[in-house]
Amino acid sequence: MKKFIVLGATLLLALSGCGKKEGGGETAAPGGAKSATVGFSQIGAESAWRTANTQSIKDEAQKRGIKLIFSDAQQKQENQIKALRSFIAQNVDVIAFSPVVETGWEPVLQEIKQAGIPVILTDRAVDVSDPSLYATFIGSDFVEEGRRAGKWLAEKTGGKAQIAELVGTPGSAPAVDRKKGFEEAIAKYPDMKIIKSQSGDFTRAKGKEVMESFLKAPDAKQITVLFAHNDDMALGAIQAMEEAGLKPGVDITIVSIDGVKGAFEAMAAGKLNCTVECNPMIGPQLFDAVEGIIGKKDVPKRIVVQEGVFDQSKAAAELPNRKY
Ligand code: GZL
Repeated sequence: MKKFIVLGATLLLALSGCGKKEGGGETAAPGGAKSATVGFSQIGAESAWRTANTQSIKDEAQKRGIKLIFSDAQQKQENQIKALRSFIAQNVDVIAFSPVVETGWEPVLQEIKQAGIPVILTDRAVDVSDPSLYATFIGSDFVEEGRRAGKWLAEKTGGKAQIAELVGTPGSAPAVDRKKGFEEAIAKYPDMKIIKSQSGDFTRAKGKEVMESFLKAPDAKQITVLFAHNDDMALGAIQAMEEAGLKPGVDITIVSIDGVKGAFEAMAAGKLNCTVECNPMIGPQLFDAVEGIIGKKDVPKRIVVQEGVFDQSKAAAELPNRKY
């Protein structure tokens, strides 16, 4: 008899899980968040920031006993789209993802909406015509991060800087918006100019490679500042500067963004001058939003992550407190 009941129950659960969820996912996980399954598509493992972001998400799911199906896209949009479609096929209760670039998401987000599964954006935003395609976006204000880097640099250099720029992944929200905020901040200073700009794709290896090419160019000696869109590219560039016989942080002032441990260690060693914090530890906020959606509570459309600015004067004292 027992076997029959279990089979019956399993069958019922399976049947109730199939097909469209009524009301756009509002009946997701009728047993509450603990019975929920969340599909998460992560960009990749391109930087220390990303590694910390992944750990925060996995740790929080485990802490709350929520089933997480996690997919790593190796920084390829087509892999993310495949993962999102597989989450639909698995009929998960909530889909969350960090979009590698801003555009190209409308079709798959329409498919997810058709399936009645709510979507949470984390870390990076998407550029879509219909904001109802996602429930909320949890992430930093990248324009403000760029502004903070520009403002700090203007104060540090007295408004005089010939800047080499290492740009993040082309078309990604952080690369687009950090550049926008930085250029807005330095626009007030006619003697602050970006004289070189190229993508290092947020990786240490590419950051080193591009900095090597900057230093080999005939006008290399004009560079007085490096602005890197993330610490990993800055740390690669520091290696390139040292291999070229330069003193990073002294011969070339360096400002970057993220606030990873490696940046604090470089600041304490006098090789990096400033990092603007970009907090990756958004696991708690993500699963608060998951529980809110499943519990049919109102979740704000935009949840901004709070963060600060750290230069060499604070590095040694702050290093022991760094969680990522
Ligand atoms: C920012 C995040 C960026 C980091 C990089 O929220 O998307 O991607 O700044 C990471 O380190 O690769």
